[in-house]
Amino acid sequence: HEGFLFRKLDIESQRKSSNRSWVNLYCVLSKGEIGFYKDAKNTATPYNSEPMLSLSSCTCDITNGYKKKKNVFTLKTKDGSEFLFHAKDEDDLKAWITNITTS
Ligand code: I3P
Repeated sequence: HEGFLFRKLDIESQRKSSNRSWVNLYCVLSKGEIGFYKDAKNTATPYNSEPMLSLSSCTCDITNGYKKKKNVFTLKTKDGSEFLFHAKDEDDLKAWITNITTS
């Protein structure tokens, strides 16, 4: 599964992140990991040189308290970081959640 999602780093290693803007990233789910890229054509170069995020070390939360936008889910990493992801609509949100929770 892959596609664009807006991403905001809310908590970084248990602290409120200082870089709080939403970034539109091309997200690729593959083999239990998610990778982030600036565009769909260049998935050789990760956004910000970020390593792939292993989903087995994350929990996915869809009942989060973020109320400013609809269709947002959260990925919490083992080291205490939290990413918010904003999907385009409910179908897009559901597709991501299904793929993340079954991967
Ligand atoms: C952030 C940006 C985000 C906003 C965040 C701001 O500013 O406006 O959209 O999050 O608010 O800090 P900047 O682009 O200058 O980094 P929301 O969309 O969730 O409001 P926050 O600090 O309250 O998270």
